[in-house]
Amino acid sequence: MRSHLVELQASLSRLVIALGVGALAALALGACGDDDTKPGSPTPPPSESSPEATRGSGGDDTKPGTLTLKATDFAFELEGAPKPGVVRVVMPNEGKYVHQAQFFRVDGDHTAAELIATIGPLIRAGKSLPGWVTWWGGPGALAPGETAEHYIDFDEGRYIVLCFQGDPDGVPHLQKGQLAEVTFEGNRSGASLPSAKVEITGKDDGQGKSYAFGLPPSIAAGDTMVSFRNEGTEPHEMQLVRLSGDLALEKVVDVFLKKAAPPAGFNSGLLGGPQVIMPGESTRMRIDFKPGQYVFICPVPGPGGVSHAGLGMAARVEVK
Ligand SMILES: [Cu+2]
Repeated sequence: MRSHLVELQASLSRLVIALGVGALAALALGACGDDDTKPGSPTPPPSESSPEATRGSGGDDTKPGTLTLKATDFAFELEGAPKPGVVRVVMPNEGKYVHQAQFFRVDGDHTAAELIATIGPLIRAGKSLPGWVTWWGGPGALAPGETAEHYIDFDEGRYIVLCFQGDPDGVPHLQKGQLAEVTFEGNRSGASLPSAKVEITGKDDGQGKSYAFGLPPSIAAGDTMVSFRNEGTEPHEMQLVRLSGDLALEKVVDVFLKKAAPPAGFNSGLLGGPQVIMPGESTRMRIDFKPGQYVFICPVPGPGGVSHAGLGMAARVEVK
């Protein structure tokens, strides 16, 4: 483990050099806030002004700034330095493997290596993370060639982004250098979370026994803004999979629980989806739904390390 930590620190140092100190300083996943999810059109925020206009003091402060998180094998390349508040996070997967980006807000001066060493055993056991680290969402497992677009409300502060995916050799990408640090500094922008056409909630019974998504019975095809709100008592996520064949829900759950290998073509249906957010938080993602079968799944381990996905937090929905 020690050598891993040394490697991580080395790769983080390289990253700092590559990005410059300013960009690295902060990865603040802001609280997703207690926005109101308003039904309405999936129209994205107004875009008359250039992204530059949202930086600094001038310009249209009601438009979210953009943070681009290019995923490659095996690194993140960051671009953009938006203010705290609602940020448009765009992640193109330009690698050959599936990648994800889970944001954690990290208080104090804890390093990425310290974060990784601390949270691994706690996540696997379904235990709470220490007070200095907070789950803050981000794009989920995303197939090569796909681009994810999320809207996340970041508080001012420092955030660390990790890819936990392990293809092709089972070694988590974060151990190969796929991690990044972002700091959001200054006054919050005036941007709000975009209104959502489809609203999805994550729920649990607070006893660690039963979990569920609140989902519409079907979804209309098309370019759609989706909200995901954690209405439960535990951290939840909403990974999205477009099925290429008629795969039973149980089989999809088995893949996520690592009880079965992904069937042919499965990984190309991985469309991301909000990564883990805390109870009470809400976030957005934009998805171009095509007609067919989609699965929404939360593989997060609950108390005792039992995945929510195996206790009801998985659903198959038809897009028409
Ligand atoms: Cu969950």
